[in-house]
Amino acid sequence: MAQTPTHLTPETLGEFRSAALAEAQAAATPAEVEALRARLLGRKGQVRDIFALLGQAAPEQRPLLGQLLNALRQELEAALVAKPAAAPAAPPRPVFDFSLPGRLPPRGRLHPINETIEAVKDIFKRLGFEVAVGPEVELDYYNFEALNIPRDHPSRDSFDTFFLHDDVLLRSQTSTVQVRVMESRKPPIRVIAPGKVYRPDTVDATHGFLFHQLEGLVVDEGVTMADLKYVLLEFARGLYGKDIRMRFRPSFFPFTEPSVEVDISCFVCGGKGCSVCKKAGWIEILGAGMVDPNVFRYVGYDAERYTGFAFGMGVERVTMRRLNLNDMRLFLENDLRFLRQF
Ligand code: 2NM
Repeated sequence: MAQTPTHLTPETLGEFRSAALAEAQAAATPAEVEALRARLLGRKGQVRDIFALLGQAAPEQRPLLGQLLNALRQELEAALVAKPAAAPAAPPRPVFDFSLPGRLPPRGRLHPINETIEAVKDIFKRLGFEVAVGPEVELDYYNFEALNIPRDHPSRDSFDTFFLHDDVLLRSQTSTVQVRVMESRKPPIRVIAPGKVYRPDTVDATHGFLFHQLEGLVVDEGVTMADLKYVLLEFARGLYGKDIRMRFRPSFFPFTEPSVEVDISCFVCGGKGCSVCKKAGWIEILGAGMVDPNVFRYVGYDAERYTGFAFGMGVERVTMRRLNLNDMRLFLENDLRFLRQF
């Protein structure tokens, strides 16, 4: 412990200074630092006692000694305050805590649109169909020409579409895939083609510039409209329930002749009329028809030997009905609050 000098000279003060600073150096814990500060700098501390000796010093030495003492007090204050509180020793940690519960990986799920596509695929697979896919960036030839929609024909207008080059475009229907399938092999053919299509529609609750279609095609010798009716009834019963009835209304598509629009009896009210079927008792679910012989000529099939039927549905429409939604824009917004509801 630093000794308080008995008389005050620069030398005795220097000795005290060295001893006190050494003590401050050595103090290891916050408690030791605090005790040392009280002893050296406190109200009854040693530095005060030394200040009291100033009165006994020779008068001509007092200004110098006073300066030295003030400097020493500041030095000690700094040394004792600056002393960092030693961090408490960290308890030893196990490398891995085997008692912790496992972390569950976040689990994804299918988008409602893809859920619908999977459900429809399942039904058609049971009926002996295979699934085909094709490019979304397509040639004019597959999107229009081979589907019996010649250049400058007015029926192009409703899907005169996103052109990338003169003859390259974003497909406006998945019939392109059926043409590619027919081109690449001979009948018998039973395929469905689900996928994205693009149309220059003004976006609203029931129209989008991008939506999903699911189309099907059957080609063989002796395929008739009775086959079309049987397959579509099986499909509709698989998706909407065993008890639904079906009706066909004449329609037009460039690639089928005759063409029909297909309604089912309302799966909510059974046909009596309700808010879902808008009091009609019937709900339109798809378009279909017998493949136009011109389409067969484009893909090199003998139109005298083969006949076939084709159909197509909008996946958004089927999904909105399934989940009771009224705005298809929700499907593309990627809002997880919407998607997690289902
Ligand atoms: C529909 C309605 C009717 C269709 C036609 C063809 C093809 F390639 F065979 F000509 N594929 N899909 C078709 C027929 C699509 O969608 C409403």
